[in-house]
Amino acid sequence: MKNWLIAMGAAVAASLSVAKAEPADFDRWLQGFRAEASAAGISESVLNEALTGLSINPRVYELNDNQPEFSRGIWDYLDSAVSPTRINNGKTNYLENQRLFTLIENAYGVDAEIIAAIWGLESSYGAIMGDYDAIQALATLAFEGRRTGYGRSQLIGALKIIQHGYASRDELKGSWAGAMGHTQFIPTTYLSYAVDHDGDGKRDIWSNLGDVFASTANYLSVSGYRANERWGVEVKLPADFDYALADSDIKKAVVEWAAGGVEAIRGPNLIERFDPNMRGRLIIPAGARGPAFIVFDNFGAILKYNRSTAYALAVSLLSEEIAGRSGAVVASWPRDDRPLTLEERKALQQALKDRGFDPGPVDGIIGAGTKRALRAWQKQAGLPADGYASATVLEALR
Ligand SMILES: [Ca+2]
Repeated sequence: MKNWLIAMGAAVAASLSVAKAEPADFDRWLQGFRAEASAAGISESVLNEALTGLSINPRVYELNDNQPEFSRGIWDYLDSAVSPTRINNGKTNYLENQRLFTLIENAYGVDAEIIAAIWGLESSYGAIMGDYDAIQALATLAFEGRRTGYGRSQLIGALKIIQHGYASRDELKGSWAGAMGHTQFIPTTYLSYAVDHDGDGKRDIWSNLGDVFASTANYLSVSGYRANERWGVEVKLPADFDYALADSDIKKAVVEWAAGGVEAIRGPNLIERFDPNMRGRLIIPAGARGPAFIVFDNFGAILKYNRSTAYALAVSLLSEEIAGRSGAVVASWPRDDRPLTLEERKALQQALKDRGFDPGPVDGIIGAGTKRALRAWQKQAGLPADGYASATVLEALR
């Protein structure tokens, strides 16, 4: 939904300083946008209703311009995302809506506890949905700054929602970035996946929980979620584990992971717990010193909702708790380490380059190329080759 909100720390673009916009510039822009929207099939009456007298929202302007300098460790994010309060509220809200959840779980083949966990993370179970006028917020993003393309397409999406009669102009409330309702759908996601569960003609993701849960389940189902396949499990790795296997491109059957000495960190063995032929990836979100997980296609479906490993892990762990299982991570996170700032990520890439390992462009984005170079250096240095960029690794490189 809001990929770049959470992923921002991982792939930070250079910070732009945006010049103060003049109201006249916005009005001129709006005229041009009206022509574009009209060409996209939006009627004159909807354009008049939605855009007449529209102004920039200065707060959205400011938030859009703001880039956090430091990224948090995944453990800090998980501490607040899967806090005792969110777990308890999740259990309460789940029980209160159990009949509806069961109905929707059966209809869409998506585990109810996953829907509930997404609800909990996106809006704290409906408590914080955002009160920005989505049309104004999206127009502000579309006008100027670093998300103009996103803003334009989502603004046209929002106008289509009004035109179809799925929701009224005034009902389109959301976050400053235009994510709306209990599970924070952006307009284009809403248009493609929102569902009218109760059949009243509205896809009401703001106040009808049936529509909310069905829309979320529908989106997950279309993204490949399958009931009872589970998201994954925390595992322990053998002492001589080859960390090159913790790669987003490497998928293996459960039975193969088990044969390589990978086991569930608690409870039944992998092959007793899952279909031995089910394929999964191994992830180490904080490198070799942190916890490891095998994740399956359902985890991938959650990632389509929000392309952040931290987010998908938070949903998964919270869902365990809501379902009455333990979502506690057994291994410890490397809390003494910390993720790198943009400048430090560039310094790491430069250091790799200086030592003859090619990380690709020195842009501060830790992609596949940088990870590969880092692994090659780690291997040569006799360190666990996890390709995980952290303050400790940068220090060692220097
Ligand atoms: Ca409805």
